[in-house]
Amino acid sequence: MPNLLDAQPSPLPFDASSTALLIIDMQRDFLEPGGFGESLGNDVSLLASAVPPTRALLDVARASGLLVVHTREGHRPDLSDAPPAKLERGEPTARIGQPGPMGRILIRGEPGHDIIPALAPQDGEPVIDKPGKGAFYATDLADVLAARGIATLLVCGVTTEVCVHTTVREANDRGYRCVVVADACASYIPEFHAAGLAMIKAQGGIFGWVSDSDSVIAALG
Ligand code: TIU
Repeated sequence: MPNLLDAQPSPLPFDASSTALLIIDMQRDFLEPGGFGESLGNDVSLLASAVPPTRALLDVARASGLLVVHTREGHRPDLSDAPPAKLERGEPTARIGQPGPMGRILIRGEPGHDIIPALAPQDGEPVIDKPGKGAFYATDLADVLAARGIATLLVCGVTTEVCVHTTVREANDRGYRCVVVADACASYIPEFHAAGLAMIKAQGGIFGWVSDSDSVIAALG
């Protein structure tokens, strides 16, 4: 275990060869006006703080040879993978599948579904399209991670208490050591961001560890 990460509730030894950077849903639909996030009544500018730290993580992960995995939340154009209980929520004119300034809201293949240009995936980096909040539900993420022998996940993205949290809870039950990189996550509801991070590391790290981008960069440097 050549690397040691400064994290809470305790320092975490990790091996870069069995560690992946998992970037959750840094999509135009959540970070830019006119997408799904705004349709839910949110101020999407609150997520911008996560972009520079995530970019810094992406650079160090690529330079260190870590597996980088991107996820995107979204649905098939025919909505066959979207449960009615998810579709029927929100303003009727701004629901999933309705037209918006970035194309149909939260639909695969539409401009709003893309990852923001600043964090665009490179060739060879898996992109996991997921219909739910968790990245393991109805996806092949577990197979992608198993094929590379991944044991530790550095998790960032949006939003902290929704898709990041659901994914970390799923990953924790599957046996991964999960580190949530605090400044590379964000929420539309700042107090939920803070509470979400606190929940991860409470009770001796009940779901995993919390660290920050500078510490990850120092550990990999
Ligand atoms: N609404 C909200 O905070 N989040 C989501 O709907 N999806 C993700 O977190 N990606």
